[in-house]
Amino acid sequence: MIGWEVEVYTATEGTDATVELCAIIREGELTFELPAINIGTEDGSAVSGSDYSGPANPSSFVFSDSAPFRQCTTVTIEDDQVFEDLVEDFFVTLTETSSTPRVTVQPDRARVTITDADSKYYYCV
Ligand SMILES: [Ca+2]
Ligand SMILES: [Ca+2]
Repeated sequence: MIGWEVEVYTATEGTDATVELCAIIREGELTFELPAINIGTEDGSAVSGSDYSGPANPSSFVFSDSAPFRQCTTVTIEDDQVFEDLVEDFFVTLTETSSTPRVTVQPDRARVTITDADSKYYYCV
């Protein structure tokens, strides 16, 4: 079984802000190379392009008996300079590319929350 190490990640807006998400082999041992697992993003209240930049980098993981059992990717959080009252969120997904899956991917969806860093009064000067 392969999945995200944790299911909720937190990030704060800021210059060069990123969030690192890691997937691990949760149980068992791999004795073969798996097809690539694609990493995707899905908007929640946060929108790709304005609140974060998808896709993740790297955009896939390849697990094998010789590759690290824990692999990480990063998503960039946009410093949007916009006051947002709520904590925003989006999701990062793992999808096995093979048509005949050889491994269970669970959890395959991690939630990233973004804490706003802009003041309500920023534009009132
Ligand atoms: Ca934002
Ligand atoms: Ca903001």
